[in-house]
Amino acid sequence: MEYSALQKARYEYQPKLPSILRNPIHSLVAVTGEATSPAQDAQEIKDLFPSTFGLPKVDFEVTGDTVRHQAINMGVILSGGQAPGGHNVISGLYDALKQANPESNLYGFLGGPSGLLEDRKVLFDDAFIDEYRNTGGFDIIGSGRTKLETTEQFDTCAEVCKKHDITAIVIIGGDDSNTNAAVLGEYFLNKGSNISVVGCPKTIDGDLKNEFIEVSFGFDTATKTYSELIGNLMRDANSSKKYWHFIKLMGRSASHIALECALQTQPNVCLVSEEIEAKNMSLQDVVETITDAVATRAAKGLNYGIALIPEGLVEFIPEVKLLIATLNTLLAKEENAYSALTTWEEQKDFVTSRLEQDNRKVFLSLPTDIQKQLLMDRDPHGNVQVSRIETEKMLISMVDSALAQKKKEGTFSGSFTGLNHFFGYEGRCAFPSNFDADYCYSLGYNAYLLVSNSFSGYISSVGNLTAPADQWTAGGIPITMMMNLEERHGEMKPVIKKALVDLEGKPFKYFERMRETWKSETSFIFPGAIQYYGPTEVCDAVTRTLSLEHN
Ligand code: FBP
Repeated sequence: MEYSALQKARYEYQPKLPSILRNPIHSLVAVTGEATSPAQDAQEIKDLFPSTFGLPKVDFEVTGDTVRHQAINMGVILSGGQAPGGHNVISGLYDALKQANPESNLYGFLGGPSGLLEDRKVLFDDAFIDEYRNTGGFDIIGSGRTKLETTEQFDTCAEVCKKHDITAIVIIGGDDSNTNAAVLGEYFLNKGSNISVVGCPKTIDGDLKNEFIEVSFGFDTATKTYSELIGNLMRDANSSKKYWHFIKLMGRSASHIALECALQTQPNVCLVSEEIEAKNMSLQDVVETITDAVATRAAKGLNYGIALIPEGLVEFIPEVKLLIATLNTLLAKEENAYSALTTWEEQKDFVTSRLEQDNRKVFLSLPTDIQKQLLMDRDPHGNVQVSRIETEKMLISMVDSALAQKKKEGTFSGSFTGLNHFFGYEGRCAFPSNFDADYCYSLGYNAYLLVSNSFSGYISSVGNLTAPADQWTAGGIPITMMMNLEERHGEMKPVIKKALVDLEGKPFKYFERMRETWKSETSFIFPGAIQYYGPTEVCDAVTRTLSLEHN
């Protein structure tokens, strides 16, 4: 096996732990606080989680006694999309477990939650773990999107754990996976089983955060990677002065990634889906926002610029959201008749003749490629796969048409050439930044301490993240405390609330204050590549979002 020089160097990197976790593991005891309760729907959550409702928060402190750790078998699962730092959660978990008792075993279930259901796993040892320390990706054991949510699945999990005498499972995932970790933990407790389940907050999207979780891991590295690329395009635009770059950024629904990249790079336009929904903007309004920026700059002789577009945009434009929902229902209901059609003209007529006037108008306003994308590519649930809609291309084409019209009217005399980009997968498996390497290792180390103390239904929580790592806090938060009830497929379900961009929050407010200047001036910032070695202000800086939210 050949390694890059950076990979070799990263193998040697020792992630930083919070001071409390730097004490010998045999001197750490858990201390619990007051009983907790969710802010909303407390009675309903209590009824659904009789065994794990009201659990206390957990912290650790040092005792003068020696704390013995029994040998245990533990399993770990990676769930959902990749996020930089997943390997470090596992190495932190492994190191804590082996320091506590070298006879303990850590199993990695392969390919996500389905690995547990199908009993496919590996047993980690030092050599195995050492290959993956401080590296990006989830390839150590793979990931998957199977949801652990049915009683049959929970029974299978219990059987697999019993077979291998596994008494603890750590699930590394996003809001849904951590919700399911809580449901599984509750299920085991109700069955009188001794299996503890603890979650770790993962997702580049940054939408798993609240009062108790400052940020999900991966957001830091992914946004720094995208910002480097955006900065490079800014330099190019600044050099050639002839292109507008439209850059779609991953992040599924929430616009945290787009907003953070805007704060890091200061583009001319950044759309924030949550704002567009709140202001009930139409697609034409969105196009007009960008067209206005292009025209404003063109009037100053600046025929170039950068526009950031969040991945989930179309679902937040109320009229497009309605159109998508209508198309989902229509195509599900008339699936056979629709699939018998062979030409695009037939398909288009079929759909437009069945849409009501408003929906038809929106549909017909879209470029043909986008109309086709809305009618193809449905997921197994019959929904259009929104992330595959090429919003960035759609907006270029619509802005182009709007400017052509303005030209005819004599109100635009500049030039416009749009180039489209989509940054998503480029950032999900980057070498974790020092922040993510340290944070993830701490989350894993801390998760071991939670399960070894038999806490179940908790999420591993490391806080005070804007301070240097030695001042970080470490402990556990009961997952039920972060839940509320939401409608899913027509039923009210307990879930961890997804955090969308808060339009009253400091990151958005700062952006709102600055965007007029960023639009007309050229105020680009070039963040450059993530640095792993060098001065702390260069290598350990936190995201702008985290620093604005917490300082
Ligand atoms: P998670 O929510 O599972 O962390 O996934 C994040 C994400 O990268 C989204 O930003 C993106 O929309 C989606 O995964 C892409 O999914 P896939 O990996 O299945 O293409």
